[in-house]
Amino acid sequence: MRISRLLIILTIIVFVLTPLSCTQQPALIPTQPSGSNLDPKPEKKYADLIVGYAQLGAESEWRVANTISVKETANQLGVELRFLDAQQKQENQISAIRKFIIQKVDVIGISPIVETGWDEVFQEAENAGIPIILVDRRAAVPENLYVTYLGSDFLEEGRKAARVMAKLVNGQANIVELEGTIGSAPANDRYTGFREIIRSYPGMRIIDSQSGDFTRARGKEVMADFLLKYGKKITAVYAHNDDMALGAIQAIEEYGLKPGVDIKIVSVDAARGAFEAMIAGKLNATIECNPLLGPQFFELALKVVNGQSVPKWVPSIEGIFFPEDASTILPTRKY
Ligand code: GYE
Repeated sequence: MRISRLLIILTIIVFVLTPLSCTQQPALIPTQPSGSNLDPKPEKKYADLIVGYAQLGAESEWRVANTISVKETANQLGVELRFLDAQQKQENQISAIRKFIIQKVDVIGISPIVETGWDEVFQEAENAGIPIILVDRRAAVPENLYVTYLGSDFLEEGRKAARVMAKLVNGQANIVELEGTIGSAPANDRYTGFREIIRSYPGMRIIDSQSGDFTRARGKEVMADFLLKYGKKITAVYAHNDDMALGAIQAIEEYGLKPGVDIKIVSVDAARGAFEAMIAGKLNATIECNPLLGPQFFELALKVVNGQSVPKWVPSIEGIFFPEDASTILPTRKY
């Protein structure tokens, strides 16, 4: 009797403890197959890297500075850069990625012109084992289809623009908005962020909002249309980038009003042209969006190729600039 009881108790103890001890010893299960291919690959250096870069175009001062930053950094580091300019067309960016896949580059960098429509081609890169780094603009794809996003907080830029605008106009304004490229991450977020803040100012109304496609020429045309439609009712302009603000400034002058005085103007980017306009008293503020992403991009590319972990979002650090400091700051600006 006693022996059989003892046996039962022992069996129970073994039964209860076994699963516990199993879960506590996951190290018993080898995580990687053994063999000679386990030897760590030699670390790649910048000079070993072949990087494909699908730039979206050359629509603005910002973009030109961004392209220069990527090309110059590749040159300095000795990275082999395959650079394609998609001339504002998503299909060109898609075919650039396909070319890079065929060429078996190590990493692909892309500034997606719009947020949607990337799943298929990003999946092709993933199948080919080529990591994608989103630079400057986000894409609306599942997180497994890109390794990291290096770029700005566009929502916050929109909020900053609204806060600055509210101060400039003392909470009272009829605003027209020049939006960036329809469907692009910066246009979507700068639109939303601005409204988040404006909502709490009953005296501030957005009377119209149209896309100027981030270009000076379109910014001017759209502003001229707004002026024809609303005339002196317009007291403020919110432009999603400096180029469109500079176009709007021309349209306002041609209409016979004083930009920066009769109509307050706030834009985003903080490119040199905006500083010059602030010095001339024609622009009231610009929110910084940093295009000099080359150094951070290649640093990330090297880490990714060497299997090091990187954050899913690497945000840029950015400020706000006003006319009173413009002439001191302009000589220090790199774009
Ligand atoms: O603000 C604008 C450019 O994607 C952040 O694109 C970038 C934007 C920038 O054309 O000037």
